[in-house]
Amino acid sequence: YTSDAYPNVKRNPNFAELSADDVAHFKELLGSQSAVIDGVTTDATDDIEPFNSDWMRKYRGHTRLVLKPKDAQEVSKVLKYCNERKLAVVPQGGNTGLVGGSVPVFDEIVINTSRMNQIRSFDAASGVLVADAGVILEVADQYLAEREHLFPLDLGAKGSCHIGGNVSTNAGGLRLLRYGSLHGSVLGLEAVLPDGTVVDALSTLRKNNTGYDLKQLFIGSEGTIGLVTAVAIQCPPRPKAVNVAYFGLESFEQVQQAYLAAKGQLSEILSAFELMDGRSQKLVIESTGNKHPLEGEYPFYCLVETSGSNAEHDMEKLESFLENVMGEGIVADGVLAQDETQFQALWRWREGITESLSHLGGTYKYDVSIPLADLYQLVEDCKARLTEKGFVGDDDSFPVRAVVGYGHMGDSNLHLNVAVRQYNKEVEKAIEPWVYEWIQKRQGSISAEHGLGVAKREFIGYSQNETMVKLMKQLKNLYDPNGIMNPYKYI
Ligand code: FAD
Ligand code: S2G
Ligand code: ZN
Repeated sequence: YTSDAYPNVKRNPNFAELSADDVAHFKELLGSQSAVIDGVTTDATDDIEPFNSDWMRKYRGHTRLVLKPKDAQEVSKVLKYCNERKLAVVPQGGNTGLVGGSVPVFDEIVINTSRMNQIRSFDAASGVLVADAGVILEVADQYLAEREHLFPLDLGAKGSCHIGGNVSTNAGGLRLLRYGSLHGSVLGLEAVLPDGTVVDALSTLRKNNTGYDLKQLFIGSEGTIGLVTAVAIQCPPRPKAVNVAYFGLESFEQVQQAYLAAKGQLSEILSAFELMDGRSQKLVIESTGNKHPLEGEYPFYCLVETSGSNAEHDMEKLESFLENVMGEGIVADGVLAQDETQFQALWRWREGITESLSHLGGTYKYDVSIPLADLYQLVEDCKARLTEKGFVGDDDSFPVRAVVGYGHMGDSNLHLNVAVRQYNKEVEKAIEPWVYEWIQKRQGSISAEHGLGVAKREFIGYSQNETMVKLMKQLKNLYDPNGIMNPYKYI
């Protein structure tokens, strides 16, 4: 076995190969037919394929068995058996992860959370929701909307990602600026360790200072120490008035000024501030054919969202903010959503970028945290480097089709994306490790919100020192001594 994603990664010989007896055992254990996709004793290649390849079609594993347990007790029995048999596993939610963490590298068993999809409880007084890990983010948010509450996370993959996957990647998304990170909003979780131990940390208390806060270890652990089976999360009241403005700017300097003005003038009602460069918006025009909301073309665009309790008050605030930034010459042109349809349409100019990129072939994605003043410089430097190396040009003969930058300005999180006709080792080597060195020089993070997975498995050292990596490995060995949890990834 060698993995096509990483030729120098070899399958761990200590891991057992699946047998017909193992499959019979899992079928017995999980009962229902729909819980086991068996590619060991039957040819289930087609059914298994979607579980073997990631959302970007960049990473492909070779699992022959997909298990879909329905609760923590079943997960406990499955993991205990896998641990004793030294069968490696990959926890998988909605499989929308972008770093190859949710698919096997070799023949690891996929444990998919889609059958753990019950909402357990919601308490209107505290706003705390308790739900199974396999509840789809959008389903959880719709459930909350009917109860005038909001899931404190929103991202383009909401229609497919699971809240267990969101917790396991510590997803950031479009509203972290307002509702904070999952490290703050997750009050408790239930998880299962590879030896079958059920970690019941499903506290719904806002405050609970009784010893180490162990749930935090699972938030962002990417399936490497245990499988999250349920989440308790603090949900804010759903804002009565949400609005959005979309505007064009002539320079990144002005983008920074607009962001400062938004923080100062919109303050408590500001709920998102997103950056999109001109090239990223051109891609959305090309792939959707939609008419761009502004007449002129600008090198930068921003999307500013407000969420509050009083529509007129908020509209007034947003209108005077727009007048101010346009009057000051910070913003060249702008438009305010007048109704729900326009609100959704304006958001699609930001949320549609990932999809538009995926139509170009392959994408090298760099989800990084850098000091705000340097945020866009990385895109300029990357484009200059690839042009100098002859990979970028203005006709289709060049391998690189677009170098774009967009992201969560309010979190100082840039998404640098290099779109290529097809994945190309030469282009990859021109970017990596140069991009990680660039980030390290500015004490940034090589992964702001997507995690490390397999994509950044060799680069953790650019953002974590040796002591930190050693402490992480000690924890990994404590909870997963046989290393069966999501092996061959970053730890
Ligand atoms: P998967 O992809 O199935 O798994 C992700 C990782 O978590 C894997 O390592 C997997 O092993 C592990 N895992 C999954 N479930 C569990 C579990 N129950 N227990 C233990 N480990 C588990 N991400 C952002 O942060 N911000 C964004 O704005 C954003 N926008 C996106 C837009 C699009 C269009 C797409 C396709 C993706 C986007 N993502 C974004 C990335 C992705 O959606 C998130 O990482 C999301 O949290 C993954 O959830 P999932 O259920 O799909 O997890
Ligand atoms: C976003 C999605 C992934 C990407 O759109 O905020 O997190 O890099 C990203 O396109
Ligand atoms: Zn993002």
